[in-house]
Amino acid sequence: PQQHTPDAVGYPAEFAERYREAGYWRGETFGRMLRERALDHPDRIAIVDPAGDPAGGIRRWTYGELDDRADRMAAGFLAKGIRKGDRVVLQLPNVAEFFEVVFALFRIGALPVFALPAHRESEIRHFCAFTEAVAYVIPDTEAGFDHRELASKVKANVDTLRHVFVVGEPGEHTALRDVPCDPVAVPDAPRPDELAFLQLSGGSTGVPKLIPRTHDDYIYSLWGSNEICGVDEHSVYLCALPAAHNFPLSSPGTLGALYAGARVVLAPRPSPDVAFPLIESEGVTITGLVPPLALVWTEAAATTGHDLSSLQVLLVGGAKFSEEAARRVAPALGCTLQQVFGMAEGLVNYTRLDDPEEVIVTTQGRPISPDDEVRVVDDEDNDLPTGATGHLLTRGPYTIRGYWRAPEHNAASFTADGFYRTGDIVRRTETGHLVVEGRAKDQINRGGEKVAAEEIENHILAHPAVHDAAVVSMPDDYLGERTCAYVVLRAGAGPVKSLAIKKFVRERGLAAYKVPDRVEFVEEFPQTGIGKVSKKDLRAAIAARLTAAQ
Ligand code: J2J
Repeated sequence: PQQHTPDAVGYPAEFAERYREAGYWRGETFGRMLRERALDHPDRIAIVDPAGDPAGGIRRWTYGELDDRADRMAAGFLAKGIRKGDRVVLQLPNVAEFFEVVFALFRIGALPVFALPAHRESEIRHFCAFTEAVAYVIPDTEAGFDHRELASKVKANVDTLRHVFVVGEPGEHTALRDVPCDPVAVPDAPRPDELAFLQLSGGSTGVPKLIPRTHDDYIYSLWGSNEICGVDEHSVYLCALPAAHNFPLSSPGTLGALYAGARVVLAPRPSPDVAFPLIESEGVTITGLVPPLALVWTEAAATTGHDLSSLQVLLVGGAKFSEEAARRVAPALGCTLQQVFGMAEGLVNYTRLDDPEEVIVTTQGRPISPDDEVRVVDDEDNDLPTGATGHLLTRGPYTIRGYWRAPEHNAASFTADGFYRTGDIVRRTETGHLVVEGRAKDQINRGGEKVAAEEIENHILAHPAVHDAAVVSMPDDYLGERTCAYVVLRAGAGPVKSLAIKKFVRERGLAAYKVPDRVEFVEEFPQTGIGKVSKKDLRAAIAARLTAAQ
């Protein structure tokens, strides 16, 4: 039976039973799934990593090789004392080792915590400390940044952290390549209803919350996505976005492709100069992008010399894709556009491949599952009629019932009967498709990268000259939104420059995309009727200012 644990809220027994009976939860685990594929078609290519070979060559791992590597890595992790339930913070770029490590952890039941390559000391320290991680897996350097130094600092501060495993040159840490050893029988392998990993929430709070996903529920979202996106064993999925993010991981993503027995091609970067040659040489059939990248690809396709004709489906999601941009995708890239509106907490919506063009370009799709319950409600949780705009609440066979170790947040983020409050403002059409109209959560969506206002405000507030800070979104042609920090200085504080605030935030060690794009100094903040900062007024003020400056 589904377990509630002190760390995670499970699915209530009657729901778990229903999801199993309906055939959504197949009783599979990731570890066994990979084994089955490897037994079925050991010589088929699973992973193509064009940049991962130290000698500069393309690496191609078959299903047999990936399975074998996962076994050996699992044995190595066990030998290092890593056990079922232990947390391991994983921060790898798009390299083949990502999958070797993830499947090794899945096999022993240790939980990967999916950090993004852009995260820095502030975030990593929090993930390691909050999850009491025993290990942290990193590249040596990535995009000019030395992750080993960061790891040394974090290790010195987090008692539980015993291992740092490095892909590449280890420095004072352990080389990942030295970990694997002869396979052993895994004691107490995870059950399908147990946790597989912790995913990060986009977040609207001071620190990102962690999302506990089970084998059963996540695997359902994979094969459910495969059916909707047309992924089968002949597909070739290009992972262009950071592999750890929920979208390229599961919608249908790399894990969906592996579930289907398809091929995964890893792009080190998502830009056309890297991705287009890979599409041509590897015969890529499907990939996923955030809206700003979809715009760049659409433009680059007009003049490219590369043959993109293998591409059948381009998924676009993570942030609102404008209708105007959506209309240009199919003609420019010669493929079907599929909009995807998903969230790491669960619910994923897709436009269907055979939806009319009008639906594909004007909606963000409809849920994967017939058992995804979607409610659109007003501020008092009253259901609204079809066509009305309101808060999106959802419950279903792959949507969490609570964040990991967060009982207070859970009381606010979920209704008493287990609906997740997405914080998205949507409208539902007659056909059941959702249109994203806005956001109630205190978050900026910077071209798909989520910035929690409170997290950045806390960093700014640490500046000695700052009295108060409020971070809001401002419109941007390319990213959709950027961040603007409104700052009130302390009385008597000398003049402070915008740049000094940005530099201060950057030096506190956080992902570059979270550094405010603009800083505005004001004497005081506009207030709402009940004396809270009116972010609505601040957003309007900066938007008006940008328009006036044009
Ligand atoms: C508007 N807003 C969107 C869209 C996500 C697939 C695709 C995306 C994510 C993701 C994901 C949007 N239009 N098409 O996990 O599996 C905003 C919403 C949502 C939040 C979730 C997947 N697609 N969004 O983006 O957990 O505000 O997941 O609640 O990062 O992104 O963010 P995240």
